[in-house]
Amino acid sequence: MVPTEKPFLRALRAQSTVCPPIWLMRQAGRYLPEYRDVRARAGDFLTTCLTPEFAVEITLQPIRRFAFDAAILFSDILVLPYALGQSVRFEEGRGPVLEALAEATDIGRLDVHGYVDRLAPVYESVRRLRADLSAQTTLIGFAGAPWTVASYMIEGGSSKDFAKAKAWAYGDPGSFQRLIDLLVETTAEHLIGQAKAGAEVLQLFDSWAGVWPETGLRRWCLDPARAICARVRAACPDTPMILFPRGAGLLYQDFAEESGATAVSLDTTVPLAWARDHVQSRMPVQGNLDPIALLVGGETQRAETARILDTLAGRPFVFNLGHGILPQTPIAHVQALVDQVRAWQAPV
Ligand code: 1CP
Repeated sequence: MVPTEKPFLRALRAQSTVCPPIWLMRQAGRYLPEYRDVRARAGDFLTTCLTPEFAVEITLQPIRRFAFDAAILFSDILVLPYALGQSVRFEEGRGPVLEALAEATDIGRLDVHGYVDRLAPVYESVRRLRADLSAQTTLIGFAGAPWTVASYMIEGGSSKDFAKAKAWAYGDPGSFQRLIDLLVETTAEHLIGQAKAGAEVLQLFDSWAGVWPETGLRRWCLDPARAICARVRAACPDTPMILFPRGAGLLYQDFAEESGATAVSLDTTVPLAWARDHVQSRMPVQGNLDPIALLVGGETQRAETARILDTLAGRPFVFNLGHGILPQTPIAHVQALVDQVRAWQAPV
């Protein structure tokens, strides 16, 4: 393996870093005025994601401001259902709206042949970004995990209880498995496409893993994650994979042991000492400041950040939030966070 000086890649390979690398989930977004400016002239959200000129500019905005160790491609997990031919749009103030899959026969209408062509602008953005980023900054590509993406495809948008998607899985596991298998295959291809275009790390977001009991969490989240990691690793053996099984609780340990991922991203609720002893003992971890602590700022933010650093920064670790940054977050709080993490020193 070629030696690297990029701190984020070093941490994912369990090599030492001066201080923990830092990036934030949803670091490109509405809390930045320059993001709101581009969105105002770019048109609808999916067009913004699928126009390399806009996607590249938005990806670079938080890097210019904060010099984060990683840039995450500006795109969305729902570009995949869109590329599979499902109607997807984003409504101001409401979020994503999809033409919901209502029954098993709807799965057969998804276009599993043309989707890679429809995602071509994403790979073009990745190529341009790799050419633009500095030698210190790592480029992350990503996708939604099958369960989380399936939940939007079946619910037709965001959901509070995931009743339709879970009822489908319990009531007709055979056809639900077909949808998950289709998403395993196409998600792996989408990730491999990003890696081949120049993404150096891949993250799989299973934002709604935590709504399942153990049986569902294993079958609909862990098994698909393992299948995706195996496919990506076969095609791109040197590309680290980060899993974010948000809400997996004690099963974070099983994700670390059984998924084949390089690292896991801890959600805000995971106790730090437990994560150190049961997860970080096996692989690098990323996380997990409460986005609300960053919103509040001041001493709350400082103390919560210190608690995370004190417990996890001595071993392979990437500082991040436990979920995405909120649009109302003051920019000064983000800068204070970066300064505190960069000032960290190993205890002597
Ligand atoms: O301009 C706007 O108001 C749109 C807001 C927005 C943004 C900035 C959406 C709509 N998506 C994104 C970008 C995005 N989405 C990124 C870009 C890179 C970055 O992190 O900076 C990433 C990685 C995502 C991933 C994503 N999209 C997830 C997984 C991570 C998470 O936060 O849980 C999910 C669940 C989505 C779906 C989605 N996209 C957008 C909305 C409003 C939603 C629904 C969220 C929900 O149901 O609560």
